[in-house]
Amino acid sequence: MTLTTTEFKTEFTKVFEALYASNIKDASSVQQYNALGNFIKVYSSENWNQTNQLYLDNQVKQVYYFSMEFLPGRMLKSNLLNLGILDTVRTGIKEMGLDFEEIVGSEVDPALGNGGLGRLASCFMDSIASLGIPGNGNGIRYRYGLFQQKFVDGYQVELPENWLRNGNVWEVRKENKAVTVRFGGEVYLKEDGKNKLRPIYSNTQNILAVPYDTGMIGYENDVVNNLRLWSAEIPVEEEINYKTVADREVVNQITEVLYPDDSNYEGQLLRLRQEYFFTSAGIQSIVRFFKKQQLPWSEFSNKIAIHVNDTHPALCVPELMRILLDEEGLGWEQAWNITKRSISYTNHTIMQEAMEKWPVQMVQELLPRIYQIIEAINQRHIDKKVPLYGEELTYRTTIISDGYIKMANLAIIGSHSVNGVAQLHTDILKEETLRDFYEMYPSKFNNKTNGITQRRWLHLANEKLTHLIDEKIGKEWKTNPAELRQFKAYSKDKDTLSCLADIKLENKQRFAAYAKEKYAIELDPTALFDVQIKRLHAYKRQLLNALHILDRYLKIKDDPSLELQPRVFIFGAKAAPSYIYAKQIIKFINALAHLINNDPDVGDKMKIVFVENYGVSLAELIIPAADISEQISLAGKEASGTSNMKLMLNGALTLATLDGANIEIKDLVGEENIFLFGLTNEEVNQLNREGTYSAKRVLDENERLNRVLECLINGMIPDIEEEGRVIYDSLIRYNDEYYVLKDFESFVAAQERADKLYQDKEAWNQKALINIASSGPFSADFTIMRYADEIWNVKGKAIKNRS
Ligand code: 26M
Repeated sequence: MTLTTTEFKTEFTKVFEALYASNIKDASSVQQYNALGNFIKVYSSENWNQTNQLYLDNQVKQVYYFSMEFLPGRMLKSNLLNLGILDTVRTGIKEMGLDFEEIVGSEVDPALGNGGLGRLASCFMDSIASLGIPGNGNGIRYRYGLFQQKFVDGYQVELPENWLRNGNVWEVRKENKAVTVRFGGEVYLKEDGKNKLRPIYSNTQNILAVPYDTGMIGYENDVVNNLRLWSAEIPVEEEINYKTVADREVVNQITEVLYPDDSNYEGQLLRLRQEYFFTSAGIQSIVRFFKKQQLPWSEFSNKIAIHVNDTHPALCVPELMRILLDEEGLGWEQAWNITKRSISYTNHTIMQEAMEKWPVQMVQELLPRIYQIIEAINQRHIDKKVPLYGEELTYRTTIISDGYIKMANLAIIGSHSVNGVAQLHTDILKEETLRDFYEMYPSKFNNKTNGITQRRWLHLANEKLTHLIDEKIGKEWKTNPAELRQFKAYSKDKDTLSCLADIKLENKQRFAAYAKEKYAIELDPTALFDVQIKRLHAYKRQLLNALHILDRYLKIKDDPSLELQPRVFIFGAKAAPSYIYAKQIIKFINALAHLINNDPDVGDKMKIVFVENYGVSLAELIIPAADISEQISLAGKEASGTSNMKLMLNGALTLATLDGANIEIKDLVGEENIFLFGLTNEEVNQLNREGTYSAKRVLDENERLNRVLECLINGMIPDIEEEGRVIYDSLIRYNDEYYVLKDFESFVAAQERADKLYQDKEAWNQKALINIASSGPFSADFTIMRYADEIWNVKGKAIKNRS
C-alpha cells in the first residue's frame, strides 16, 4: 500500500469534515490531532482486521503479555513511522498550511505506568508487532494515570493525570468482548453427579470487565497486534443493585487510578482487586478464544503463551487453574500441566520491600475460590518436594507462610520459566534472592537482558542522527540493529565526527529552548550536559549526584576564577507520594539548584535543571541532548536499567557503577569508552557480610566530603533545614545504607576524567560514536526474539536475516 501526498490530503480532509463538519484551518490543534489519529486508524484498520483473521485462520501460537503497566508514549508519530508514511503525512500537513509538530505535541502522553517496568512492556509491544509475532498486551485502562508532578517551592506536589480529557482516538471499546469478574461472597464445593466437585457461589459481587483495544502497529510489515486494556463497569442487569453513589464508586474505583509506588509495596485491598480484575478478565478472554478453535485441551499450551510481567499478574496461575477445573471440568493434573506449560514469569527487582505478599485473610475474603486453589497448589508443592528436598528447603519455598501469600513463590511454582532482566540480576536471583528455587528448578531460570525499541528512541527522537547513520551505512540496520556496528568504521572519520557533534549541539539547543521557555533558565548548549533520569529512589543514588554538584559548587566558591568544564546537570524523577525520603531529596536538589543557578560567582560554569513531570515525552527531548548518562545505583540493586541503553544509543557516554545492564554496556564498548566507578556487587556483599562499614569513618578521612556534608546542616543552602538534617542523618546516624559516602571519592574521580576528556572534542565524539555503534545488541527486537525462541516458543512473520 502506498500513499501519495495528494491522496493523503484528500482522505485526511474527508475524515476531518466527517468528524467536525467545519474548516480544518479553524480547528484547534487537538481537533487536528484527533482527525489525524482517526485517519491513521482507518488507514491501518484493514491490516488490524487481517492480522486478527490470519492468526485465527492459521491457528498460530499467540503470546499474551500480562502487565499492570504500559507506558506507550505518544503514538501519532510512531504509528506513522511504522506505517511507512511519516514523511508523506508530514509533507501533506505542511502543504495544507498546518503545523505538524504542534499537532504531534497536542497528543497526551498516556502515563499508565510508573517507570522502567511499564516502559519495557511498551517497547516489547513495539518489537513483538515489528517482528510479526502474534502477540497481545493485557492490562488495565486506568481512568487516571501516574500523577502529574509539579514543584511548589521545590517540593513535589501531585496532581491527577486526567489523560482521557480529550478522548482517546487510538482505542476501540469492545463491549461485545466483555467478561464478568467475580469478587467476594462464599463458595463451597458440591458433587455435580458426574463425580466432579463444582463450586457453588453465593453473595458474590459481579463486575463487568470491558476491553478497550489499541492497535500495535508493526514496523513496515502490515502487522497490527492488539493491546487490550480492561475497564471496570457495573453489569447492566445489576444496575438495580447499585443504588447509591457510594455503591457505584466501589466498582469504578477498581480501574480508577494507577498505584504510584514502584518500589515499596503496601498490601492494599484495592490493589489486589486490580490485580485479580485484569488477570481474570484476560485469562477468561484467552480461554474463550481458545475454545472457539475447538481444539483439545492438550493443545492449549501449544497455542497460548502467557507472560507475567513481575508478580502483579501472578494470579494468572490460580485463575487459569480455576477455569480449567471448575468451568471446563478438567482434572487437577491435566490443569496443572497446562497452567505450568503456558505461564512464564519475569522478575524485575531484588529489593525485598518491593516483593508482593498478601495477607491470607484478605485473599480468602476477596477471592475465596482462588484462595482454595492456592492452598491446594501449596499443599501439593509440599507433598511433592519434601521427599526430594527435605522439609527445611521446601518450607522456605512455600507459597503460604506466616499468614501471607508470597506472589513470587506462586509465580515460580506455577510457571515453566523465570527470568531476570540483565545477566548480573539473573545471577543474583540464582545465587541469592531465589537460590532455594534455583536449587529445586535449575532449568526454569534464564536471563533475558532488557532492550529498547530503536524506532522510538532513535528514529523518532533523533531524526538527524538517524539520517547520518543512514547516510553512512545504509538502511539495513533499521530492520537488523546488529548492523549498527558498521558505524564503528567511521570512528576516526573527521567529517562524521563533526556531523555527530553538530547534531548533539542542535539537540542540546532544542532542550535549552525548552528550559528557557518553561523555567526561564538560560543554558549554554556548549556546556557538558549531564543527565540522570529515572524514578527517585535511595538505591539509585540521585543523592550521590547531588553531593558531587555541591562539591563543585564549593570549589567555585573557594576560587571564583577557577577554570572548570561548564556543565548542565539535568534531573528528571518522580517520587512515590508516600516515599517521604525521596521527596526530601527532590526538595534538596531543587534548593541546591536555586542557590547555584542564581549565584553570580557560578555563571555558566554550572546550571541545574530538575524537569517537572518527567515521562516518556520528556525523555524523548532530553536523551538526544545528553553527553553523560548517569547510571550510579549501588551495585547489585538496579535489576537492569533501560535509560542507560537509550542514552548510549543517542551518543551519551555512560558514567556508571558495575550494576545491571551497565556491565553489559561496558563489555560492548570496552572499558576505555565508559567511566566506571564505585564498589562492585561482590565488594558490597563483602561489606554487608563484615558489617564493619562506618560512614562516619569515611567522613573523618575525607576532608572534602566532610565540608560537603556540613552544607546540609549549616544553613548554606536556604530552606532545607529539615530535609538537610534528615539526609545528613541517613548518611551518618543510620550509616548510609546505599554506600553513598563510600563511593563518593571514586565518583568524583570519574567525573574528573569525564571533564578532562570533554576538553578533547574529537576524542569525546569518537567515544560517543563507538557507543552508538555498539548499542545494536540492546534492541528490544533481539530481546524479544530470545523470549520468542527460548520461553514462548512462538514464531514471527518472515523475519529477515538477523544476527
Ligand atoms: C507493586 C505493588 C504495589 C504497587 C506498585 C508495585 C510496583 C509497580 C511497579 C512495583 C514495581 C514496579 O516497577 C518496578 C520497576 O520498574 N522495575 C524496573 O524494571 C526495569 C525493567 O526491567 C528495570 O530496568 C529496572 O532496573 C527496574 O528497577
